[in-house]
Amino acid sequence: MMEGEYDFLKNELRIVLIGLTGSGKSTSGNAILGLDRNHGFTSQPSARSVTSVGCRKATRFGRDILVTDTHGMYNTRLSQGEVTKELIQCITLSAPGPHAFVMVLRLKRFTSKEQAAIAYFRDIFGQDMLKYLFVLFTGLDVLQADNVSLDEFLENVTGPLKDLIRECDGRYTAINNRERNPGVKEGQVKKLVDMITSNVDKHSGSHFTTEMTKTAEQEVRKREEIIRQEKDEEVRKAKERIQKDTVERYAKRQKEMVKENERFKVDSEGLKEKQELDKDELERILAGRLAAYKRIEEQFARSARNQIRYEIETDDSFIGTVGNAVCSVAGALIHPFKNLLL
Ligand SMILES: Nc1nc2c(ncn2[C@@H]2O[C@H](COP(=O)(O)OP(=O)(O)OP(=O)(O)O)[C@@H](O)[C@H]2O)c(=O)[nH]1
Ligand SMILES: [Mg+2]
Repeated sequence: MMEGEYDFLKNELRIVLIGLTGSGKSTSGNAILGLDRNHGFTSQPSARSVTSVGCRKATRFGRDILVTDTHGMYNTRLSQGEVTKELIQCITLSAPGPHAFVMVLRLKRFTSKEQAAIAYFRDIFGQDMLKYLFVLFTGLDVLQADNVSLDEFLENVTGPLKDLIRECDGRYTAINNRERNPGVKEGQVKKLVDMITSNVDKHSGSHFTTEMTKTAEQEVRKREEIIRQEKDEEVRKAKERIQKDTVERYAKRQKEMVKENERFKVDSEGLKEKQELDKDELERILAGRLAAYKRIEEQFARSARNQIRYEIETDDSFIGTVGNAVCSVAGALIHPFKNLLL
């Protein structure tokens, strides 16, 4: 197992969408990823929650973006077990930790339910999650129809929404998912992604973590080790090829250098300089082998992670294993959202 975080995880921007049913999470997730309904999250105009928890990935604005969509945590008809399952899925899909919790709010709708949803996440993830909290207002078209800008609208809001905006330290923006001009829509998405990126920079490049996200990552790594055993032969062969290739290149270059140096024998000063240069080059060949090993590890880990994320979406027994580990460090933190709404 490789120590530390993989490069592909460092380069990834992980976003978790939270918010009540119908607020526009799935539609916004697709906008963020630049995916249409066929390739992205399913979204339907319905009061019934349609999406199950899942993640999608795309490369946007030069970054790998992973969006985790949630839905059932705000569904009062779900059992505590189902709510916990979704929470575990959400934590594990975005392991080793999300870079942003994006609270999706439909403009002009902010009720005690939305307030309870934020309180729920803050209770579970702790006060620190607020540092990674963003508000994405959907339905900008509704304001545009009234000829009101987002800031003008927010100037006049009071109470809990005002508090939320303050808690987010200005990390809010709006999107019109009905926007027909792709350039305009792209601009709205980019604003959110830029905001997330600069917030990550502010936190020295690190994502959000808690004991729960760390435990989830450990469980993912354990699963990765099992997949590795299945693929061990493949990884070993790839490394063997690199080793053989390096040895050949090294020997060939060494032979060439001996020949080249023969020609410099006359000048002893020149010979010294030449030999030092040669040593560097041979070292570079060896270092190249290590870099190639690392690439193989990264490649393996990336494809294992894709497989594991798929298992988290579909395999109840794996979710159960991770769930037990995560709940054991969460203690009483994981409780049913239901009660907050009643
Ligand atoms: N007018 C308008 N409608 C929007 C906007 N964003 C989303 N919608 C619509 O709102 C409805 C619900 O959107 P979804 O993305 O499915 O909402 P959701 O939050 O994923 O809902 P659940 O999966 O049930 O939790 C859909 O009909 C969307 O087309 C927007 O910016 N403006
Ligand atoms: Mg949805």
